[in-house]
Amino acid sequence: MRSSMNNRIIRKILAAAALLLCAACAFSGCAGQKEHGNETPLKTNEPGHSPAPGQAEERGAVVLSESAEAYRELFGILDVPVAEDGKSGINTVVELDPAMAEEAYKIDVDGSELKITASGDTGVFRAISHLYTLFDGGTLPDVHLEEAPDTELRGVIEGFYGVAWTHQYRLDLMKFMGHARLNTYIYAPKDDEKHRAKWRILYTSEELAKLQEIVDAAIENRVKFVYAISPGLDINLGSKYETDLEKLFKKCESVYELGVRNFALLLDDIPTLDAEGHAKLLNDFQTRFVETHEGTEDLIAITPEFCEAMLTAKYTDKFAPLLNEKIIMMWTGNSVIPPSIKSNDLANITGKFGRKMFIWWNYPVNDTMTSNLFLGPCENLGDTLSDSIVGLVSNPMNQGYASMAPLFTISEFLWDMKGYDADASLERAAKFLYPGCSEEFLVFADLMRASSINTNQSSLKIKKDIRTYRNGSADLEKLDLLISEMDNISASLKTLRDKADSRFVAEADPWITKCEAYADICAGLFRLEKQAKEEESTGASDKDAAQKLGDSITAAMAKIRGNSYIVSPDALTLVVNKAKARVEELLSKYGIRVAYDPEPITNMNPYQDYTLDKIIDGDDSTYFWTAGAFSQAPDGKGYIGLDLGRVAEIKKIHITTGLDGRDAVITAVVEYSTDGKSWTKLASGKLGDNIVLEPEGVSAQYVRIRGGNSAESNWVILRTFEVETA
Ligand code: LTM
Repeated sequence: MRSSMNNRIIRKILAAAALLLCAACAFSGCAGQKEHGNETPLKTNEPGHSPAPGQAEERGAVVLSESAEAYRELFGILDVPVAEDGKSGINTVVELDPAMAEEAYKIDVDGSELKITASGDTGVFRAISHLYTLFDGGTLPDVHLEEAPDTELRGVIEGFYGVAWTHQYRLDLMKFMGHARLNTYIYAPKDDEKHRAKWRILYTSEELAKLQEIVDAAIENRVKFVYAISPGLDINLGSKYETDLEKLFKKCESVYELGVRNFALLLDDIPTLDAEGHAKLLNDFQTRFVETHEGTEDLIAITPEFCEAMLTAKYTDKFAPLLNEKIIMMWTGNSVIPPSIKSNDLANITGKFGRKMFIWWNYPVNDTMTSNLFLGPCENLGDTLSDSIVGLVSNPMNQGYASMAPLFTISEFLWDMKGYDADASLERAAKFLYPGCSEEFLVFADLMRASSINTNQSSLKIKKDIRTYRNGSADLEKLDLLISEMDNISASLKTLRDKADSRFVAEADPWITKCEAYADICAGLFRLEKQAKEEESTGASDKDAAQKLGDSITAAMAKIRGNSYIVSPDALTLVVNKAKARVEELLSKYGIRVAYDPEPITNMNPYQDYTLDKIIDGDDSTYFWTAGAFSQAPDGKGYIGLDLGRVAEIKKIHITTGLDGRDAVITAVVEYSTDGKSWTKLASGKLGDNIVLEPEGVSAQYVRIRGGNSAESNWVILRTFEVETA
């Protein structure tokens, strides 16, 4: 069950903190402190504010008529230039229509006249946000549109495990949300101790000052700042309940003072299932805090049973009837990370709670799938969902800037479920966020689109052609097409690196690097195939050209040794997986023998930057650290090993695991294979943390270690994996 896994994540993250800090202070017992390398959410030494992606784009100016003058500030906040007196620009009028809903607006552009109609400030703000994306260079096309959101609460929950977003990112996010017409931000970083593990501790004045900046940015961008707190791990629901409740109120009071008027109590991923205790806690918060603090809106909450798969009679069926009817309840769907959410899926829970649910959508979150970067648009949410929900917040990736494109599309879905078109929306997101390289971003996003919400489909632009190659029917024309597609990927990624926001590029770097190398490997291979085909008909044999292509392929492979991040799983990866053998076959006709370096292999996600390459870097103090136990691999069978590139006689295997007694593989199986499919056991049991095996008469291409006991919940540290061949 995910929640127990997440509890282990917490344990591990705390262990990570202890381990790293202890490494710095010679293991002197300082466990439980904040993790090294983890941006403490409210740090002071952040770089200065820089513009959110998209701001660099040229916009035409507006000339404000008297009716629009009152909204001058809003144009400024949303980066729409206002022309000085006498300068040219589109003449803008604002008309108020009190009958319109708060966020609704009309935009009418007729030649040189722009009219915005709304009921007040918020509607005008949303209209200007929309305007921003309508600008085509300096001009606004003629449009007549009328918009109102399909659901009330739309936004983001910073609710993931792992490295929390930085202060600067949060400020940029508020601005982005203003532009994207998202109106709710829930502050709930799981690994911020003061949000969860040490919720009783009050913020320092420095931290409050940082929070104030975010709250102010939220207010400026018409975003509700929801302060969430997770006291559920250890709040006393018994004799010391009142004392703890006072502490909870005191903490929330300090945030209320900053202007926060929205609060959430999050009880997800906790071990206690105390239906009565939890209902009392939430009800007390609603009546004794929310209703006694002026301007505060109804409490938002989530319980430990937050999806259909978790429901039990002993908890939810007891809890739901006790709950104050005003409290807004969050819900993730049929499962923690559901592939889809449709109106019908919510019937059962809506019945139990007697209210519409607030969706906590676990997309594009990647905290337990750290090998992935999910850049695909919002998909697979039913277009009648608005009938059954009060809103939806997306739980994004630790990579905040990279999350913005999916978030942009989620917002468009929430504004117009029936009219939503995922691809068109992603294109608009690309234009908005990646000005000057939007096409290039889309090339990358296509390779990074696979996720559970689209049945793991990626590479839609190239998949058909790749399939033709893989089934052996690519003729010369098709090979030319494939080569140009691969060259286009390489060129696009280069442009993306040069022109996209550098913070996005830094976050996406390991995935961009892998796509670049994969495109280069495939381009080299397709060129070799083409040469072989041409030489077949002409009888020519250009060994030098073949050698050069072989060299380019091995050079590209060397760039991603140990890069286990997932890209284009259903297209480029399938070609690359077979590339070594095929290149060897093609080059052998020229008498060229390729020397491949052993390649680390795994099906496990890395924890932060403890990446797979560390097992082959020749340094026994660096390590690959799995973000989960072997049993938590996709098929329950986690492994780490080496692909030697070709079948060879194995002389010696040397594996070191664990660090100072932590996270060694306890019960292991070491096995080998010639084809990567059928495996033969070499050793098993408690092999220790320094495994040396000297097999006799064993030939293999693949050697790996995997867990020998599925009950073991430890993450794995693997420092070195070496194989000596004859
Ligand atoms: O989804 C919920 C309600 N809680 C946690 C999140 O904090 C976490 O980010 C996601 C994805 O791993 N899973 C959870 O169980």
